Amino acid sequence: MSNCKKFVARSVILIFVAALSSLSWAGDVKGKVTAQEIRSPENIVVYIDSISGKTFPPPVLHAVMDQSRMKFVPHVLVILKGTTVNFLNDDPVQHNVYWPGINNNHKLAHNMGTWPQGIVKSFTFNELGVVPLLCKVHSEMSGYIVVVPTPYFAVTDKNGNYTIKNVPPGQYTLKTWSEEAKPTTQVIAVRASTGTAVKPGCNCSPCNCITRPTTEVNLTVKQ
Ligand SMILES: [Cu+2]
Repeated sequence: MSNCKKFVARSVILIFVAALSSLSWAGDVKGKVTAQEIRSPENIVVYIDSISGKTFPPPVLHAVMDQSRMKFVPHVLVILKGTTVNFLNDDPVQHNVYWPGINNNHKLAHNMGTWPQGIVKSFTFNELGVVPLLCKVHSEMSGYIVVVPTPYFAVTDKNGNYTIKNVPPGQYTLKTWSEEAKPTTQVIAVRASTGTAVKPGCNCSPCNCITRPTTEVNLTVKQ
């Protein structure tokens, strides 16, 4: 084999091993959020705050905020900074979308306009923070877009459970945001898989199956 071919072959192997190790090391951060003095533990955003020296390209796929049955759906949408959101109208009436600011900065207020069923309008969110969505036609409608700095985020289900998938090992700041409760901050450590855990159903001895480490973090939020 020529030196050039050997170099290419080695590079391919190195890239493959690097990709495999980064995949096998990523784990999930999951837990339950207990809400005190607020109506429900649902729709609480749990996310990993900015990681120094790391930037994340926004997804090519657009996120979706629908207006359906006179509600913003989902009520809370969390996105990575730079994500484009498609605003839909699924109702047989006109809806409007506007926000009076982002993180209370009124200079970032924006009115998307008013449009009928079937029309889609898009907006790219390049500012971090909470975007309170309102409709000028129906004052009772409200929703939120929360723009966060990493792709490691989740929204709690109606029981307060959340799962953030594929988090690489490291130490992070885990934050919460809720419509009603005060934000919280907590330092967490996601450990690398040791590879020694035996996977259920594995017949190999010793077991070298890639295990998916789970870091459990339970949180409490208060009004
Ligand atoms: Cu409306």
